[in-house]
Amino acid sequence: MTRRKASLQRSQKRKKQRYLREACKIPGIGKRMAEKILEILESGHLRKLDHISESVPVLELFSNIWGAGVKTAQMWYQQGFRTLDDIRTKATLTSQQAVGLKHYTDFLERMPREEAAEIEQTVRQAALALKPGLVCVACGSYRRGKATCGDVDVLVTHPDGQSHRGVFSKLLNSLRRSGFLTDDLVSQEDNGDQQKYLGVCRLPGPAQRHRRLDIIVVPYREFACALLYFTGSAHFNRSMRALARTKGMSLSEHALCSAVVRGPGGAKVASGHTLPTPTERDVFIQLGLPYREPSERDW
Ligand code: 8DG
Ligand code: CA
Ligand code: CA
Repeated sequence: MTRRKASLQRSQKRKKQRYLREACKIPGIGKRMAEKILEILESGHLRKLDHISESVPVLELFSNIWGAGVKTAQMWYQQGFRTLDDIRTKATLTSQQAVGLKHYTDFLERMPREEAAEIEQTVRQAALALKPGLVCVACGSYRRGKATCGDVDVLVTHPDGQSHRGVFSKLLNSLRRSGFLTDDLVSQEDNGDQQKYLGVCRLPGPAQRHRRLDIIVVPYREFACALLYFTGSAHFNRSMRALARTKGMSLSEHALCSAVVRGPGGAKVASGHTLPTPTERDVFIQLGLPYREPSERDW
C-alpha cells in the first residue's frame, strides 16, 4: 500500500469516528443507530433491510395464523420455515395454532353482517331453549353497524340477575351437539363473574365458511359496562378509560368505579365504589359525556 493510500484511509476512519460521535449526540440516537445512519450515508443502503424485506411477507403469512404472534412467526422464520406447508409439516403447533392453520383462509375473510346476524340468532335460539328470558346481543363491529365483521361477539345475560349462572357450559355443549361449534380456542371461566369463550362455528348448509365466534356470559349488574366494552371499538374503549382516570374513576368491562385512589405510578391503591350504571347511557352521563350511539364509537 502506498503511503498516500494509507494516509487517505486513516483520514476516512477519523471522519467516520467524528460522524459517529456527532450522530450519538442527537437525543435518542445510540451507537448502533449511529452506525446505521453512517452506513446509509456512505453506501446509500442499509444491508440489514435486505434481510428484513425478505422476511416481512413470510412473517405476515405466519402471524396471520390465529394464536401465532410476531414472536412465534420470527421463531419459525429462524427455524428456516417459509411457507404454510412448512408450518403444517415441520413446525410444533399449539392446539390453537393448529385450529388457526386449519381455517387459515376462512379466518382472514370478513363475513357480511347478515351472516353475523344468523350466527347471533343461532346462539340466541340455543340459549332460549335452555332458559327463557336470556338476552343475547351481538356486540363488536356488528353492533357498531359495520357492513362486514371479522368475528361475532355475543354477549349473554339474564335480567333476573340469577339465571345466567350455569348457562355458559350448557350453552356451549348444546351448540357443540348441534354441530354449530366446530373448534374451541379459549374457554375462560373465571374473569370475576364473567365467562368468556373463543371458538369457531359454522352455519349449516353447503359452502358455509368457518367463522370465529366469541361468547361472553355476564351477570346482569355488569350488563351495561360489559356491553359498552364488547361493542368497542378497542380505541374508543381506551379513550373512555383514559377519560375516566382523569376524573378519578375507573372503567372496565365489569363496572364504572368512583373515588379510585392511584399511587404515583398510576397503580390503583384503593378501588373506590361502584357507580350505578343500569344502561350504557348512564356510563356516559357519569363521565360527563354526551351519549354516542354504537355506530358513533368507531374511533
Ligand atoms: P372485527 O371483529 O370486525 O374485526 O372488529 P371488532 O368487533 O371491533 O373487534 P374484536 O376483536 O372482535 O373485539 C371486540 C371488542 O372487544 C372490541 O370492539 C373492543 C373490545 N376490546 C378492547 N380491547 C381489545 C383488545 O385489545 N383486543 C380485542 N380483541 N378486543 C378488545 O377494548
Ligand atoms: Ca368482532
Ligand atoms: Ca372478537
